[in-house]
Amino acid sequence: MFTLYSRPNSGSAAAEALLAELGVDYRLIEILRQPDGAFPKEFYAINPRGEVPVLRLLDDSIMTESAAIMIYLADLYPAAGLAPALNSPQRPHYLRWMLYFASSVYMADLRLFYPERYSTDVTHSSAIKAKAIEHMDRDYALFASALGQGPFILGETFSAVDIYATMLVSWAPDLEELFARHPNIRSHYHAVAARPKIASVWLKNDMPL
Ligand SMILES: N[C@@H](CCC(=O)N[C@@H](CS)C(=O)NCC(=O)O)C(=O)O
Repeated sequence: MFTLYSRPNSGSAAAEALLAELGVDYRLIEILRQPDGAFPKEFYAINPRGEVPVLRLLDDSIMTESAAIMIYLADLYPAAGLAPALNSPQRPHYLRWMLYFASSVYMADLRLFYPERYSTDVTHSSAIKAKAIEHMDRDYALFASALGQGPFILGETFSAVDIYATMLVSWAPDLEELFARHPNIRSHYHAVAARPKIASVWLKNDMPL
């Protein structure tokens, strides 16, 4: 059975929702911060970067990197239809948006939420946050323009990348303002979050529906 190491309302929510959509049996282990802000020591033996999500695979090895986990799981269960096949014309777009969200939006979120980690000088934090918001605005505008009327990132076809994107959208510093600026991101968000299996993971993770 897969084991997902998670933390509520963190980057593990997308993998959790994907496992639920796929109907795969898995065990969830919550890694909660200790009072000093660090994760328990034993977790660093599992992921020396101290980050979730971590997926323990069926051969007991460890996989990190949320986008890679999404791609791997969706490919492993092709009957669920949550990833376009390797030779599908949709495959490049699917991979593009998965990596786009992982490398642009997710990283900007980390700069926004943990600015002190991005400079040796704490007085830089507000400038780091301001730039992260600027990058997010640019990256959401590009996403909105590619999404068009959707309803999903691949048009009519719902896929794992919609789950990933929606998790990241839920962390927007001002979700209502983002939705007002890009109504199609709002429609996309609700189309994904309303799916019953996703909605129950979102609720459990305290993410907006
Ligand atoms: N590139 C990693 C980033 C994972 C990451 O930064 N996870 C955050 C939660 S959203 C985390 O666990 N950070 C550890 C910490 O804040 O100490 C991925 O995509 O999985």
